[in-house]
Amino acid sequence: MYINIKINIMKKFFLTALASLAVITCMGQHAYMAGKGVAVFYPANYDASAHSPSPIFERELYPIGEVPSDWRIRPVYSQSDKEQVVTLHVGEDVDLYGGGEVWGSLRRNGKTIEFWNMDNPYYSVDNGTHLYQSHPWVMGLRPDGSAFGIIADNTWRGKMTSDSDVVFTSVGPAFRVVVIEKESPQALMQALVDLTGNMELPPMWALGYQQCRFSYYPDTRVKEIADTLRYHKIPSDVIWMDIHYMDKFKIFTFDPKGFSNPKALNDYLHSKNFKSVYMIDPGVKVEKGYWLDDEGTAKDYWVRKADGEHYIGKVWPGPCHFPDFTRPEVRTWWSTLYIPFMAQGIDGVWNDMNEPAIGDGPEVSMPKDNIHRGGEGMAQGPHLRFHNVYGFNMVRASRDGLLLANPNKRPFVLSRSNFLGGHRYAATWTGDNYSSWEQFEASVPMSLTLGLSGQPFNGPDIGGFVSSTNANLLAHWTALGVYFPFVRNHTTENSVAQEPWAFDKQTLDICRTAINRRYRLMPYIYTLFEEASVNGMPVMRPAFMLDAKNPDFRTEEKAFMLGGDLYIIPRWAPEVAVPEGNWNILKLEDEDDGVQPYLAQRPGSIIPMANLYQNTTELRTDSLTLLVNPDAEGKATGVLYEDARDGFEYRDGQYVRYELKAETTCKQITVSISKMEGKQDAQPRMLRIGYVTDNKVTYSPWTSGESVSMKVVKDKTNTLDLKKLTFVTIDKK
Ligand code: NBV
Repeated sequence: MYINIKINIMKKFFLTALASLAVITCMGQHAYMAGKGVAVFYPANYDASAHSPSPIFERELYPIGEVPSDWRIRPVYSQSDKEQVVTLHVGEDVDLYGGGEVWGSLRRNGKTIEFWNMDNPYYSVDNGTHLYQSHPWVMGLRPDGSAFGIIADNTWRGKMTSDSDVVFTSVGPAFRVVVIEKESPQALMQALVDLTGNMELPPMWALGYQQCRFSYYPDTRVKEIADTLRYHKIPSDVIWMDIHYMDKFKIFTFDPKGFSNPKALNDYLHSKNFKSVYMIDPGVKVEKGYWLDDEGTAKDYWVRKADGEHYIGKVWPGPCHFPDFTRPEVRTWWSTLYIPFMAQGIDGVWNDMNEPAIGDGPEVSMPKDNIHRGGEGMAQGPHLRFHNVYGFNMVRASRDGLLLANPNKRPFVLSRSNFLGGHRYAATWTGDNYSSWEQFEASVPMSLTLGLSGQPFNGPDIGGFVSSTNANLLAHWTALGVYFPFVRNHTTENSVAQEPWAFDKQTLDICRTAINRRYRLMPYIYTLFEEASVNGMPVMRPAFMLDAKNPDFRTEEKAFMLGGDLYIIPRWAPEVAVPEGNWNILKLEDEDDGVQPYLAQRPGSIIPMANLYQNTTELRTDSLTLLVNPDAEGKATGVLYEDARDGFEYRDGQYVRYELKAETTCKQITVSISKMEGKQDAQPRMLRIGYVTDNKVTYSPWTSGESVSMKVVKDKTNTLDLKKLTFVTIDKK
């Protein structure tokens, strides 16, 4: 017995000694400040050729000073024979968020995620700990409302555990870490875009309602869908073409039977004020005589196997080659492919399967020792390094392609896979979710987290993708989904129809009311996108942005903010965190259908709202309602941004941004312009006030001019009281 214990103690001692020998710890080997509140830390054994140029940062970081001695969060680097480890002690009293596209709660304390992009249908593989995208980013809120963010500048396969210690591990070489310290989450978001670049302002049509399925086939069915949307008066802007429009799933081709004249189809859609978005996957069918495969093979543009041969893996068309998007010449080639393609009257592009997802490859992708050749300062490297940025580099080229094809139009690319910083090139959706109540509820924290990770333009498949939806789920999902940044109804092959009219009149009416609301709020939503393109503030924001010091908001993941002025409370969430003050419910319809979420308007805010119209081409802002919920002093402010809705003239100042103010004197409220910016002329228009008080809206008569007044009697201050609202109990089946 005694001998046994002694042997065990010796064994333990021996193992610990061995472990500490294997772990080389180096603190603060090399560090500098790269901006105000932005510190960059390098490991001692940093090899830039394994990491640079970084896909994350818009510009390479450079030193502007030394890291102050009282800097709070510092990495401790260590390594074992298997991986690099970076530990950053952030403290016990912080709430953590971020990590990009993640499945689970909004608050990320105690969570581990993996950075290895994966086709992960309904987030079912590996408990959803790695999905289609990687964002090596975590942010934290301290009790005093100050915020920090940490970026691991690493594309190699890795993991992140977020807790009182944030721990990054990676199977690649040691990497640098950027730590940002700011006074508020808002300032942190601004710092993140200052480093990673802005999302470019999308065309307004991309903010409209979009109808999709896998797949509408043939072209006559597409026209039918467009016509039915108009027939039912469902405002809508986009119809999507999934893979069946292609000739035997070969990219950049059209099925000669079902889509024999794509130009005519797109002309038809345009004549009804619809835009079209077509799917392009990365896999190029291996086929002699298929011009694209012949060209890529002749030019040696494909990803190679370790033995130097072109790699072949199976996707929809069968065996495929995969463009090596790390190579500048391949990206340029890929861009040019869009010139004739877009000339068919195509408006936007959907890049799918770009993790890359490969049916017969290891972990549904390509071998980790495949070779990507890089170029322009990027060293050749294995797939293990470039896997996570395969989609990122693809959409980078796609976006350039759309610009080449239509230099005067804002490109719209939707990508399933991406990486931190990829918001510069594409919007995203949350992949193949499931038509279930659980995944509907989960879509709120998922989209919020993407927004907090620098990707403001995102949303789930409304109604759910895998399996069949039902009337109740579709109604609730559409009713809430219209307040997400990206609004698309999409489902899989062989599922039941899930267009708004697919069930019954009640469901159709609920969906229409919801979509009407989105379109009426478009002037506000477009203004939010413009703000996001400048200051990185998510369009859809967590409740904690209301008051970063209030602990009640830190875990709120059912109700959320649309911009700074609207708090969206789902009808199935009777216990959400409630902000203090004179918030008022915007009652926009006479009848309550019991499904539309409550929209609570912030005291002191003005929200511009349009009259109803059927698509963003028809949106007329010559009549605007200004929804005003005055604060306790009878005052309110708001912003309205307008431009040509597409094109780039806004960059030369061809826009107008109004700052609006409301003041109450002698029981009369007046809204006027306090500031105007931009070269676009202010248009003459009719205005009316929608005075929001006691959970109702009272409208003034329409007036022409630049200010509008109405008599108001505000005798009591209404506070947001959930008990005054009605909620529904959901049958979650
Ligand atoms: O192209 C077909 C689908 C598409 O509808 C979906 O949105 C993508 O996430 N695609 C995946 C490929 C296969 C899905 C079973």
